[in-house]
Parts: sequence; structure tokens; C-alpha cells
Amino acid sequence: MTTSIAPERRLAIGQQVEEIVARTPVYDIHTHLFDPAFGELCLWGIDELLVYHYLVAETFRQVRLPYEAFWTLEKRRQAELVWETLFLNSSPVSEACRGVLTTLNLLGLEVKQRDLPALRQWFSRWQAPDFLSRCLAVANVEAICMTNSPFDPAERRTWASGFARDERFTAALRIDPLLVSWPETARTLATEGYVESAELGEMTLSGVRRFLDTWTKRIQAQYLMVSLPPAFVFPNDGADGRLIERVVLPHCRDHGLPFALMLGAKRAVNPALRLAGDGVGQCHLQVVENLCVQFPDNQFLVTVLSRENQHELCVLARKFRNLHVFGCWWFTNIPHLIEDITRMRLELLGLSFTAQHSDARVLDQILYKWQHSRQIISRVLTDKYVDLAATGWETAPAEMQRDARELLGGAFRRFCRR
Ligand code: RAT
Ligand code: ZN
Repeated sequence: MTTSIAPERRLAIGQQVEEIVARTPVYDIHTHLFDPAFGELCLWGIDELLVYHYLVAETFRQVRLPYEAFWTLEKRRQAELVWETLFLNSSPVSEACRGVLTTLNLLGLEVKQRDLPALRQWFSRWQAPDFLSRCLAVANVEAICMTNSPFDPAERRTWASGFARDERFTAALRIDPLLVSWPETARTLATEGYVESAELGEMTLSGVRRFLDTWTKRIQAQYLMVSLPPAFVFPNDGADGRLIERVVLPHCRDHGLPFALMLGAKRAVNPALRLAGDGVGQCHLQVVENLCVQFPDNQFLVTVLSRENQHELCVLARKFRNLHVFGCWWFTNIPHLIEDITRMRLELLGLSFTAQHSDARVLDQILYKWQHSRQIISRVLTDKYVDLAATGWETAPAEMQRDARELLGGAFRRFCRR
């Protein structure tokens, strides 16, 4: 017999869940943020918020300015153009625009003034370390995983010079160039003495393995990661297929690290938009099935960019415990899709997934990304607890807290410890 739940009871459950989810600290498992030791790579402030590539893409839809003319502008001027176009000449209803306003609001600023110079002045009073602590506190984020490229000269300088790690930042080893542009990458590895040629013989394979060893240890990587295009298939006889099978997966097994696959990003659909020019396509999830079946001793973290791939991915995760689904990535990080995807995951996977990652590139963005996602996660969890209550099953606050921890980093940590 199911009971119907009185509206007051539903409201009380909702409030309780909202409080618990807000109080639960997050481990933000995929971002493009950096430990402050990386200096200029560590982005924050109003101008950086405004030139976020999500907003740049939206601005180009409204202005007639040639793409190249935009890129020659100084960052301040670019930010002003985005502000005028998306916030003053139109209502900022898109998720990326709303995000700027949520962020400013959470920092205690009056958004209704629409006063960019005043906003700039407010930010100019901050120093990076204090601002970092403020953002982490307001967003209730306890740890941030960076995306670290061993191929990026700017990053390499900091790793090479050595620095005291800020414990709130963890690292992930990003290896896209190794898999998506092997011939060029082989040349880079050759100049560093890891390989002699691009020919994938035993010598080269063990050289690449040494390269991954060095970097995994240097940055204390929590996982290896790559983003692959929709057309990617595995297994395959190309360099990417062989490198994954012969180097990346054995390396991950030896180090006990998951391999994260972010699938479905179509790079440079419109190259003139630069970072804002990537698109989406459905990926072949047979890839994930093949990996999980053929490499049961490896662990895979997977997120997919296409909405159409989400259900199939969930079903796969029911079949393979070496597969952990995470986040609502990039174009799926919008309220109605987060809600849909989170609901579906809870219904198919229970609490054994990571509900969200911020993908923040600008520190301040963690405020809005987590505020918006927490609201939705709370709403979906509330519905689930109400459904349970209708059967007579009462969920205690401590149990709700345990569940929220799972979704916001706990399930990920356990998966990584396996
Ligand atoms: O969400 C983003 O900012 C994208 O540009 C990408 O960084 C994507 O998340 C990725 O990691 O490839
Ligand atoms: Zn990313």
C-alpha cells in the first residue's frame, strides 16, 4: 500500500534535502582551474568571467564584428563587448549569462546596477589567495581537480621549477595530443629523449610509457584523461588504438589509476571561434563496452557530451562496475538537461555516480556552477525521498547526508580507491 504524501511533508523533506546538499562539501573532479602557484594560468575576476568561451560564442550570434576583429581586441574591450551585447542589449537568460549574475550575487554584489566599472573596482581590491579561499568557502568546494597537460609549455614551466602544492588542488594527467595527434607528439617526445621515431615499435611504446610514468609521478595524477571525437572507435589499428591498448591501459593498471574518457566533442567546428568553436556529436558507446569487457582490471571514468548518448551510458554502467559515470559536461551543463540526466542516473544507478563537475575555467565560476547544480540535485533527490516516503520508508537526515556525499565526490573517491 502506498500512502500519499501531504504537501507540508513534501515541503519539509525538500527543505531538509536542500540544506543538507548545500552543507555537503564538493570534490570538483574536473575543472580547468589551477593551483595559485601557476600564476597567470589561475584566472579570476569580472573580465575573465565575461570572456568565458561559452559567452563569447553567444556574443558572436548578436554582433556583426568579424571574428578576427574580436580577437585583436584587448581582453578588457572583449569583456565590455560581451557585457554590452549579452547583458545590456538583451536579457541575460542563457545559462552562461545567468551564471555570471549568480556568481556576482553570491559574492555580495548588486547586479541590478548594471555597472561594469564598479564591478571591476570591487574585484581590483582582492588578491588571488584570499579570493580563492573566499570562493571555495562560498561554493563549499573542498577540493578541485585541475586538468594538467604535460604538453603545455606554460604549465610545464611551473612543474619544472617546483612549488609547494596547495592541498586543495589535485591533478589529472590530460593526454589528448598523445592520442589525437600522434605524429606531432612523437616529435615533441623525441626532442625530450623519450622516443626516437613515431613508429610504434616496442622501443617507442616503452618510451611513451616512461613519459607517462614521469608525469604521473611528477604531478601526482589522480587519473589520466582524454577527450575524443564522436567518430572514435576502439579497438582500432591506428596510433590511438595501439597507444591506448599497449601504453595507456597498462600504465593505468600499474599505477592503480582510472582512465577518464570524455566522449563526443567535435573540435573546431568553427575554427574562427577558437576555444568557443567546438561542437558536439553522438559517440559510439560500443567503445566503452569494449574497453570495460576487454580490460576488466582497468577502471574507466566516462562522461558524454551528447544528450542522446546519456541513456545508453547509464545502462552500460549497470553492466560494468569498472565504469563510473560522471558530470553533466559542457553543453549538457544546463538546468533542464542536468535535471533530466541526474534523474535518469538516480533511477538507473542509484547513488553510484558523480552527479556533477564544474568544468570551471575561471575560479569564480565554481560559485554559480555548484549553486545551480546543487539546486537541481536537491530537487531530484527530494522527489526520490518523497516517492520512498509514500511506501512508508523514511529517510533519516544522516542517510540523506551520506547520499549527498556520494553524489558530490564520495562515490568518485571510492571508485578511485578500488
Ligand atoms: O567545457 C569546456 O570549457 C570545454 O572547453 C572543454 O574544456 C572540455 O570541458 C574539455 O575538458 O575538453
Ligand atoms: Zn573540461
